[in-house]
Amino acid sequence: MAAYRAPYDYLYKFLMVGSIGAGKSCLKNRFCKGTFEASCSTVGVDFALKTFNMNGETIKAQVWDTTGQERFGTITHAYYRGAAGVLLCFDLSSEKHDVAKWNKDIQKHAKGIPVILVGCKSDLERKISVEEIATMSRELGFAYVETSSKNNSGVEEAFTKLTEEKISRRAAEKAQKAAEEAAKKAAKAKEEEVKKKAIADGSFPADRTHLVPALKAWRSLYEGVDGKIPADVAKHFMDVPGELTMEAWVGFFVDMNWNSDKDEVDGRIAAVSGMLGLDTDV
Ligand SMILES: Nc1nc2c(ncn2[C@@H]2O[C@H](COP(=O)(O)OP(=O)(O)O)[C@@H](O)[C@H]2O)c(=O)[nH]1
Ligand SMILES: [Mg+2]
Repeated sequence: MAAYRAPYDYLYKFLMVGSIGAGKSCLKNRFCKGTFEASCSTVGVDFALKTFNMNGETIKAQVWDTTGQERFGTITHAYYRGAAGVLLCFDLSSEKHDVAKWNKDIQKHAKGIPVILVGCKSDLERKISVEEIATMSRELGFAYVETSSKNNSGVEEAFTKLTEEKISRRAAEKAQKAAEEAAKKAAKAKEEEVKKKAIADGSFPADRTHLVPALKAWRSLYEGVDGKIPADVAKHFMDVPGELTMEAWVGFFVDMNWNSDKDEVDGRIAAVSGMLGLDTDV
């Protein structure tokens, strides 16, 4: 049977955010449906889909549009859930814009998410200067695209840029995760080496010196049972059948107590001596 293969490589939820009348719904419709309707009011929660190719990968964009709740100055937290990126839209033909306010909303609900700044209605007379937008884009750290849903200009570019941003983040996140894993592995290997050395020659690091007398007590427990930790006691500690060798016994002790403080270690030794029927003064 052929393995199931999704018809896309990545599904990204993109959000349209911005004040009422900015041009969000028209931009979404232009991108997803290829149409422009002067009145494209939205009823109910709404999203549209568009599949496109990028650097050899098939991206399925799920473009979510607000349904008028932006009228109240904020969008619900749920709207942001699982989002891969935001198109922060404003109207180029209006003197006023609320980009800072909407960015606050975005950062409150989805801190650090990829955002692209979109100046809508570029076919109309511009009321916000290029300089002001450049400053805003630089200060926010968001790339900027101008669109006209009416003339179909810049529309693909807006979504492509946002997708690029998401993809580059994805690669960076993956690289960082790999680096963290490698560092963790290296730290663990180093710790194992230090432990091994400590067992072999007693060279415990300064913050582990309380293990030295405890280790002596642990060895003496072993000697107290004539070099044989009975199988029934051994199975409490290690998943090994039969009796424990001194080497395994000591190795296990160091492993178990490496990050414990003195009281904890003493408590364990007392418990084990009881189990072995020995009276060991730690
Ligand atoms: N000329 C022009 N008008 C636009 C454009 N995009 C949207 N509009 C108009 O601006 C108004 C608000 O657009 P809409 O997409 O509903 O804004 P929303 O509230 O942000 O979803 C509508 O009357 C649209 O016809 C555009 O690119 N050019
Ligand atoms: Mg709308």
